[in-house]
Amino acid sequence: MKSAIRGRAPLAACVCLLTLACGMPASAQDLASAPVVERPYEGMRLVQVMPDEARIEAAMDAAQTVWTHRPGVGRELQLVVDEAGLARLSELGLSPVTLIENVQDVVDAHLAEVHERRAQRGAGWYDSFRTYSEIVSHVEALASSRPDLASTGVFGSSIEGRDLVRITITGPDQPGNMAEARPVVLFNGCQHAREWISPMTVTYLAEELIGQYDTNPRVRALLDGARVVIAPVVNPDGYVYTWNSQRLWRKNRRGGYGVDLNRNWGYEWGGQGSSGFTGDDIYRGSAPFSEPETTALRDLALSFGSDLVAHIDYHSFSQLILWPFGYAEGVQTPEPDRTAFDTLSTEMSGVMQDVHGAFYDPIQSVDLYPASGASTDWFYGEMGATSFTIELRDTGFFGFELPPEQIIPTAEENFEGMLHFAERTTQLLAFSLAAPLGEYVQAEQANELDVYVVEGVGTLDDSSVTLHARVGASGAFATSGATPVGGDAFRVSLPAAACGETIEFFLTAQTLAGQTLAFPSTGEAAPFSVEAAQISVVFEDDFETDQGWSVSGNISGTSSGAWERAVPTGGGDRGDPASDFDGSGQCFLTGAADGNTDVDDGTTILTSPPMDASGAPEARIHYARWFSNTAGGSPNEDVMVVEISGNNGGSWVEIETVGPTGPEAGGGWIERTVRVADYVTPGAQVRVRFSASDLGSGSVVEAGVDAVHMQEVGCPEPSGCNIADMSEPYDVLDFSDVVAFLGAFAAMDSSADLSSPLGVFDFSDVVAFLGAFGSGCP
Ligand code: 0X9
Ligand code: ZN
Repeated sequence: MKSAIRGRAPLAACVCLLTLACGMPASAQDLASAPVVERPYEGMRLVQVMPDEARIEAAMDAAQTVWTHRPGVGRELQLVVDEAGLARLSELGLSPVTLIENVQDVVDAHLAEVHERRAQRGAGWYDSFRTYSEIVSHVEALASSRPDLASTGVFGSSIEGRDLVRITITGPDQPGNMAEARPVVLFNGCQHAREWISPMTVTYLAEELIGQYDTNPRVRALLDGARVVIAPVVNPDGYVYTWNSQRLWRKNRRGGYGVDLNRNWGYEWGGQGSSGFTGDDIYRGSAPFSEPETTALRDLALSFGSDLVAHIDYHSFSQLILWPFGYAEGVQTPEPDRTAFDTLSTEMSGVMQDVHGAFYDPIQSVDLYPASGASTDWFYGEMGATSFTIELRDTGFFGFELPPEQIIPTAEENFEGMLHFAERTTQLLAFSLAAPLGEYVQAEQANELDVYVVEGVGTLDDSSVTLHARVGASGAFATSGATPVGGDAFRVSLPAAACGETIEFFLTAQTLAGQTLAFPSTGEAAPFSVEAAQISVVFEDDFETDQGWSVSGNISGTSSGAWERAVPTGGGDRGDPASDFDGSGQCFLTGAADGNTDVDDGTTILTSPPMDASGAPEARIHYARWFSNTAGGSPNEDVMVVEISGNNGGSWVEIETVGPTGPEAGGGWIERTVRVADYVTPGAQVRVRFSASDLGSGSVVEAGVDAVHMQEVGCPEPSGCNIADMSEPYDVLDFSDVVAFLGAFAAMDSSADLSSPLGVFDFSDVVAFLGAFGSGCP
């Protein structure tokens, strides 16, 4: 195969239906609600063929644009073709199968949805795709909201004169740690115009880094040790063109024919997988860095010199993490980089899959297809940076026409992947907690806590991981060691504390070179803090045994997606969880077999056995739940309702409705903890139930429940030697007890209601108090 993506640039002629828009300058056309005025894909089909080696080139040449992102022998090839192209494929004997009759219809439907969601009242910024000028304004607003952390700048200008904008994010200068001296990680979006999820995702990265600096110790540590530079739209002309003219345009706007910016980089420019024909989608340009957009991004990178250590170029679609080299078949990436890239991309893939279950395949870019002049090869080959290309969602069902509901889930999983990537490439060591820190730990006993200490650019001295802890909010921190428990995990033991007391702590670790890092990085100035309490388990279920849950509803059989206790087997490719939440193996799922076992045409209800909360006025119920209805033909029409009953199922009170839209309706295990008394009286027969419905037609509804437990949290009321010993010091009857009684009596508090008739505060209560007071403590 000579070139993997061939295909001509999508069509030329401008059918200006809105004459007004055609007459306006480019910037004025970048309107929030400007419709795409051309309909270049009218009558074109998306077809699938399975060519052999001999016919693959000819098949791609027959296409207007190649849709598949993993073309190759023995793989399905998806092509957008007109009538002539279709005839050519038949002529080649390839029996094309039509997937979409009229590509324009799909483009129109997507745009209609995009514009509808943009116009919705209360729509959030990430609820739909945003134009170039909206993205620029948004990052500028982000920077001005936190001038201590972020600033924007213009690093160049496009062929049509649009600004190439970057936002730089880093923590404030510190003595001995000036921002200017920190290593740089560069992220860019939108080299390819039609890949709309890319600028949305990288803008989200900027927003979350800024937003989490104050609260997430990992983000703070990262930004105090690195500069993150994000260029959200490096091909603004092409991007504006996809909004206003041709939705599936890929290149920049050079000469009207366009140059593929990701074939224009100057490392091994001009070789395989690029084209010298201006009309091709992979036209490489007249020379390396012939385009102002690539030149500007290159110069921005060069301006950081050897401080530039890492880079990611965000594209779509296919869900891939691609590492260099990729410029020619059989190209070798030298060790130790090859192994390092392989390891890092595999780790990122795992971290990302944990967020919503979406799998990103970590592979060498050449194994996708050879492509020369791509950015990642230049960043690695020329600058020595760790540089990846990420192909964002999805795997091809919607392709470039990704539904707006998937923006947030895509961005969320990539935030986690990015964080891991940036930590690994800029931090000496990076810490994270194995599980989120709860509010409470068990009183009167030591509590174990697992932390990960990941090596970034430093090497960990394994024996150096240390816990610094104290009980209370003042005094010295006592140190204790950590036990390695496999992989990057270490276990520390928090000191025992009495009920109601606060435990403060932080960790430190050292590199072999002797540098000390703290977690949180603020160390003792702002340590972690938890409260000791009596936590008693009322009910606990990891679903490894049958504890008496029942399944009801109006659908029957697990093949229609009725709740079923099992180990997930679906592999996570239809919105279903790839694994359970707590790692025990089993959980409840809506149809556990692989394939079409989502909820169909009704509601399936999973009801817990009764849980006895009668002695637990502060009981809290915890559960992990999964809900996805973003797959299938008509996504985002269904919900899962979670309810609680205080009377054994006699009546129900809603806790929450998950879906039909929003980030939590797109899969991913989400934990919830609720206080029973906020909904029902904590009695002897509290139940919860989960009702997953498929009421809309054609949506794929997948739900899961795991790790259900009920706990009582609190500190016992201190009690004295008798009913009159109402106040500290206990076991001594003194004037403070008299004061406490009189106060409670006046306030008609039950603690002063010492004698019948109960509920009445009268002289008999005073007599009872005085009697007990007079008899003294033993
Ligand atoms: O072809 C590209 O430029 C990238 N894919 S996309 O579909 N977004 O256009 C991938 C480039 C990865 N690099 C190599 N395969 N060498
Ligand atoms: Zn791309």
